[in-house]
Order: sequence, then structure tokens, then C-alpha cells
Amino acid sequence: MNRTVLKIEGMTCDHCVHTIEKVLSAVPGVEKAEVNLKQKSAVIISDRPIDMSNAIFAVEQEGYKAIVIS
Ligand SMILES: [Cu+2]
Repeated sequence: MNRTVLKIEGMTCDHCVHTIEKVLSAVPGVEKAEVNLKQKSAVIISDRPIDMSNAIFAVEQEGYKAIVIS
């Protein structure tokens, strides 16, 4: 089980949270994505290492910014 934390810039409401959870969940290998508006974070759970550039790109496509923290 892999757990990756991203910092997300640009979220303002629950709709943003939902959008980012949706696009992150669609990234190949992602089991689950949990986004926290207050903490400006996203936790990605996967059963194998995934290419985070895909996740970052998916978030950027929606107009937000993502940075891998851990
Ligand atoms: Cu929003």
C-alpha cells in the first residue's frame, strides 16, 4: 500500500474538492483519493507505485496546482 500526499493550490470550495478527487481517482493505479480543503492537501492511496506526474497533470488540467509533499 502506497500513500502519497500532495499539496493542492487553488481550491476554494467543496466543488473543487470533488473535482480533484474525481480526476485523481481516474489516474491509473490510484485506489482512493482523499482531498482536504482546509489543509489544501490530497492523499492518494495506491496498491502500487504510481507515476505522480500523471496525477499532477490531471490536477493542473482542472486549473489547480499540485506539489508532491511525501
Ligand atoms: Cu470550488
